[in-house]
Amino acid sequence: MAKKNQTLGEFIIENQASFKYTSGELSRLINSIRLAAKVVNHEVNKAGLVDIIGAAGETNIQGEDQQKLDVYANDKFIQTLTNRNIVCGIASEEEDDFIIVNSQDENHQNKYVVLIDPLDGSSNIDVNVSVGTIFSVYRRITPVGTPVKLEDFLQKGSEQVAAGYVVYGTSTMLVYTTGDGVNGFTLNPAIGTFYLSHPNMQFPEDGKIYSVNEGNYIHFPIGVKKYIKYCQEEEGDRPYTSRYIGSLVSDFHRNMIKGGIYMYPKSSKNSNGKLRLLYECNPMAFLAEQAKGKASDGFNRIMDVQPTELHQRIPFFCGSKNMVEKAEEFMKEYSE
Ligand code: P6P
Repeated sequence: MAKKNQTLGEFIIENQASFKYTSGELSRLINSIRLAAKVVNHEVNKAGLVDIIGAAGETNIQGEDQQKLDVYANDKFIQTLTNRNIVCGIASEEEDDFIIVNSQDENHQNKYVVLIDPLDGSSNIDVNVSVGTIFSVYRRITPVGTPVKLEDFLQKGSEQVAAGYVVYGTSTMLVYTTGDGVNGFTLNPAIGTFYLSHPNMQFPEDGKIYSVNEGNYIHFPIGVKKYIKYCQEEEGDRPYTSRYIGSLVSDFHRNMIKGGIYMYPKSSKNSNGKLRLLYECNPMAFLAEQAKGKASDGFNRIMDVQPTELHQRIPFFCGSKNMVEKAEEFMKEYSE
């Protein structure tokens, strides 16, 4: 049972036995993500010092090349996962193809693959708005002892063994699940330790916040337009409040605590929406369902979708169960 103020390290050890697969590898994997999160957090927090440390793509006063933060985050997560010799493959939004990890795992004995969006919402960095890292973990399905293959990454979201995010906000939090509920850990930057601050996080069944980029309104399907107008009507506990940060992790995190729905629908501009199935929607869907919420493409459960490409996009409706189901009703009623 999660105890408030427990450290992430203590929590991992205490819950390791309850995880049906673990031989300690998954614990080591979560620990490596913990380390990378602290390293990236340090750099993200410096981003405001551009005049001192130099903007991305330039050299700073030490003559060092200043990496774009999403490239930096990508390198750090890949380096940490590789050096800890835990995974056999990595896929990332920042990498065209998946990475076969054989530097330490030359015999391909490791069992897990990780998919990451290393710095989601990175365009917000320049305006000091919170951003996040999203990760998704599967057991490989091709034979141990052989190089990892694309099919190890193209698994349904329902096959995930772990998923989570780091939100670099007013405080830095690591929120994750291994299939036994969702727990949130807040970083104490003074000592570099994550503490259990949000045990057993759950979406309220209902909410009053809807998150969508209404600038795309005229391009949305009719069902989405009708749902947005439903949210704005004066009736019962409506109108709702519109809150859209432009950072999936932050909008999801707020909605999980307060109740709400996040939508990135398809549109006449983006026929499959904008978000990526494998390293954005599936991990957030796993978290949502573990937190008693729901995640769909407007019609079907996200985690039932069979992926066909590493970077494929999918429309995304995620959050409080009753709100997602209401949006699905409009989508069904007005499906073209
Ligand atoms: P738009 C960030 O680029 C992101 O992937 C999500 O974090 C965010 O919710 C969405 O895209 C914002 O996209 O088109 O509304 O600016």
